[in-house]
Amino acid sequence: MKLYTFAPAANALRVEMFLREKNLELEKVSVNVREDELFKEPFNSMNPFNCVPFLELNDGTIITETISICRYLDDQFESPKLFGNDNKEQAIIDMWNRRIELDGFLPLLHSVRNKTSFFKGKVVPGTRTNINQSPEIVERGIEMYKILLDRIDPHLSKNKFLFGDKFSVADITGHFMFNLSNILKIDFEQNYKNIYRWKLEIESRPSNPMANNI
Ligand SMILES: N[C@@H](CCC(=O)N[C@@H](CS)C(=O)NCC(=O)O)C(=O)O
Repeated sequence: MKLYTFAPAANALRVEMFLREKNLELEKVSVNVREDELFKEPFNSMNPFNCVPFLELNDGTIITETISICRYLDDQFESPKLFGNDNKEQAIIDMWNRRIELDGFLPLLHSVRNKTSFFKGKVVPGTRTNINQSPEIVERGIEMYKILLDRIDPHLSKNKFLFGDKFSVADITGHFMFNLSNILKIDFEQNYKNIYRWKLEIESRPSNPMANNI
């Protein structure tokens, strides 16, 4: 199987961190997102959503979506199981991952895409359009993120990671939510001490691709 990726891209790095946590090495093909290679063949036909990462299986099947790729790899390869070991663990980890991705990562991703000039003409991932950047979307993303922080800080006062003592894919999603929060320069260290402790905990892991300057 082959992973189509681009080292600086956030979602590509999510899969990279996941691979490192699982001690997996995959054959990789770098697709230069910044030079619009995703809109050229063969990549455009392989993934009409024009985004990295995507995974090509040996039978030619293409799997897109970061979490779907990680879930497939978790099922295919042994421990550690970052999506949980049994049905109950899987449901709880999925719940946390969805909370972080839907209420934090995605709102902040849209804030960043609507704020930084780098994303002009690219406000929707995998598109080149003339949709305007919107300051309202920037603000709304940050408001949604703060609601999430209010909700998860008490949980993290009692739990090392989102799923108790076990590091999971939900923590990887959290790590990349914080990277977006850093880009937006959102300072939460004082108000959310438990979340800040969790953030540092994830950052210090050897699998952190940012720590190794990728
Ligand atoms: N929903 C997709 C989103 C993937 C995505 O947004 N990838 C970005 C890089 S982080 C991309 O390839 N963007 C290409 C572009 O906007 O031109 C996933 O979860 O994998």
